[in-house]
Formats: sequence, C-alpha cells, structure tokens
Amino acid sequence: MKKTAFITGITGQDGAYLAELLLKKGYHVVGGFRRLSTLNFSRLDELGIREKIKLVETDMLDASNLIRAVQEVKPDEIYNLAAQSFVAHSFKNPILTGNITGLGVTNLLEAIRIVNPGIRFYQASTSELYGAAAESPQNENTPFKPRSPYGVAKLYGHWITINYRESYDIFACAGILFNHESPLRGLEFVTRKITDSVAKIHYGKLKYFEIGNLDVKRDWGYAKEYVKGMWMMLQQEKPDNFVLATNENHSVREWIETCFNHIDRQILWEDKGENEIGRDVKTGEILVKVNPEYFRPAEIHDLLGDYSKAKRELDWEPHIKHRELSEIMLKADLEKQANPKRS
Ligand code: NAP
Ligand code: G4F
Repeated sequence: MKKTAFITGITGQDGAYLAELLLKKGYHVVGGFRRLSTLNFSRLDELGIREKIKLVETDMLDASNLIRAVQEVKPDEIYNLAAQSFVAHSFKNPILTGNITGLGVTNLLEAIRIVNPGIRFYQASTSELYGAAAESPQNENTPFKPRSPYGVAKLYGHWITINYRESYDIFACAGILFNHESPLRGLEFVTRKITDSVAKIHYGKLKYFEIGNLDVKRDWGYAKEYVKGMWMMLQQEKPDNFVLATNENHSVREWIETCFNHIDRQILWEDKGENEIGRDVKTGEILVKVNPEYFRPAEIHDLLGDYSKAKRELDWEPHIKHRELSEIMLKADLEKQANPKRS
C-alpha cells in the first residue's frame, strides 16, 4: 500500500527536493501551496515533478483550511516546511512571521490532533534557534538564544511540536537543520545571491554586487542531502529531535572568494566595515561593495553544527560541503545565464 505524504511549503527549495525524494521512494505526494495572484511552481517544474504531485491549496494562517486539507488528503506523514523563512524580512514583518512560522505550526498540529493523531509529523526547526549560542559546536542539548523574530517564531514552533508529542502522544519530530543550499535556493539568501551575481558578472550582465556582513560564518550543507534526513527522522521507532549539519563553517567572505576562484578570478579586499570593497586582483575592477542596508539589527556571527546524534541514530551523514556546494550552485547559475530562456 502506497504511503501518502503531505508537504507544506511545496513551492520552496526543500519542498521541491523532498517531493522528488518521496516520489522516488514510491509515496503518493501531496503538496500544500498558498494562493497567490501568480502561481510559482518553478522549482517543481525545474525538477520535472509538478505533474506527479497532487497540489492542494493550504495556508498556514487558516486552521480551518488545514483541518479540511488533512481530512481530504488522509496523509500518513506530514512535513511542515511552510514558513516565512527569510530572517532579514522577519525584522520588517515580525507579526506576520510570528503568525506563519510560529502559530502556523499549532494550526497544523491541531489539525492532526483533531483529524488523526496517528499521522507522523516533521517540523522544520532551525539553527537560528541557537542565535548567540553559548557553546560551539551546537548540538541537540545546546540552549537556545534566538536573535531574530524568525528565530523566536521558530522557537515557538519547536516547543509546540515537542508539547504535542508529550501531551497527545503524536509522533512529532523536530529537525534542527543548519543552513542548506542548492541551485533551487531563493535569490535573496546570501549563497545564491553570490552564485547568481558571480555568474552574471562572468557573462558581463552585472558589474558588481552589494553585500552585508562579510565575516559572519554559517554551517552550509546541500539541501538534497538534508531532505533525506527529514524522511529518516519519521522512519524511526520513536519521535525525537535531530541536528543536521556539516560540522564545518565558512564566512560570507570565503563564499565570495571561492565562487570567484571557480571562474579563475581573485579578490583583493580594501578598506574595512561599511566601506569595504572587493577588487579583481588583475584588472582592479570593483566586483563587490559592502552596503549596510544588508546588515541586520541583530546578527548571529557564528554557527557550527554537531550532527553526531543523527549519524549515530539515523545513519545520516553529509557528503557535500562548502567547495563542492559552491561549485554545484555556481555551475547551475552559469548555465542559467548562458541559456536564459531555459531557466
Ligand atoms: P523557502 O524556500 O522559503 O520555502 C518556504 C515555503 O513556505 C514556500 O513554499 C512558501 O510559499 C511557503 N509559505 C510561506 N508562507 C506560507 C503560508 N502562509 N501558508 C502556506 N505556505 C507558506 O524555505 P526552504 O529553504 O525550503 O525551507 C523549508 C523550511 O525549513 C522552512 O520552514 C524554513 O524556515 C526551514 N529551514 C530552512 C533552512 C535552510 O537553510 N533552507 C534551515 C533550517 C530551517 P510561497 O512560495 O508561496 O512563498
Ligand atoms: O543566507 P541568509 O539570509 O541565511 P540565514 O539568515 O542564515 O537564514 C537561513 O538559514 C537558517 C538556518 O540557520 C534558516 F532557518 C532560514 O530560514 C534561512 O534559510 O544569511 C546568512 C548570513 C547572515 O548572517 C547574513 O547577515 O549572511 C549574512 N549576509 C551578508 N550579506 C547576507 C548578506 N545575507 C543575505 N541574505 N544577503 C546579503 O546580502
């Protein structure tokens, strides 16, 4: 008998990769999307899987709509990937972020509790929970100290997931995932912003790009490997929380240098702070400029994940790290710039 998986946030990066994985595993995949004036199934189209998925209109803000969706879909597993997921945006839209990314989780858990508490549930928790972390690397026992409205909303989502596990015996898992990227990553996130800009510079379509804090470090992995970890969590005997990370971190500055290296260009940094610029070593052209507009009211300077519990209990391990990841993403963006009609 085919299992049915319901994925909220199907139009996002992780939604697309998880759907692809579950289809390969023989699941009947149903994707939740919210109504917009223009449909945005481009990631599903890029993976060639749109026609294989049943799409159901759902909004995390509307509990009644979620109850109806869970009644109709009758899923065995629900993966809650929907969120206002852009940290910078959360400072400008803290209430909306709280409602979607925080309370939205309760809306969905209530739908499960009311319709069928036997459904297995995955919540997309995040390394943003750690914020100004008291220790490094961070693991499942590291205290949380979020630094953005997004992080605070996710903290609520994380604890309400644990609360429904403990109160109603729902098989609810929280994956504390560190940053994970891919060619399907949104253009507003820093890695994709860099690969897209470097590709445009390579083809003479852009002279330079602007960036925020160059020295923050993140533990960046490959989204395709992380969605597999989500599925693995729901196949365990008992629900639990797991960190997925690479246990390596790199700065935004390193991302820029590595991406230019891939196209045989070297960057020389000049000045400091808000005035810093990056020039091409050979030609002297300015390719990067810091713009304080991209600084955040509160920043997380350094995140590094310890995924040893996931390795031990799920047999999950990342294989693609910084250099290879940047190469995969840049290659995809170079192809998109070379063949703009296909993208
Ligand atoms: P993403 O690309 O930004 O996708 C977010 C998805 O949520 C989109 O499909 C979006 O739909 C949907 N959404 C937003 N508001 C909604 C609403 N009110 N109702 C229904 N759907 C709504 O994010 P992602 O990178 O795939 O991440 C997936 C999840 O993992 C998110 O919860 C994110 O916070 C979390 N996470 C991500 C990372 C990471 O590094 N990628 C790390 C840790 C945790 P539209 O297309 O209509 O906007
Ligand atoms: O790419 P980012 O916007 O990702 P951020 O804030 O780490 O959040 C992502 O990862 C989280 C997991 O830890 C997810 F939960 C969340 O949903 C999202 O997927 O920024 C990364 C870092 C930040 O420190 C930011 O200040 O890069 C810095 N940065 C520097 N210049 C920039 C820029 N970020 C963006 N987006 N744009 C810049 O120009």
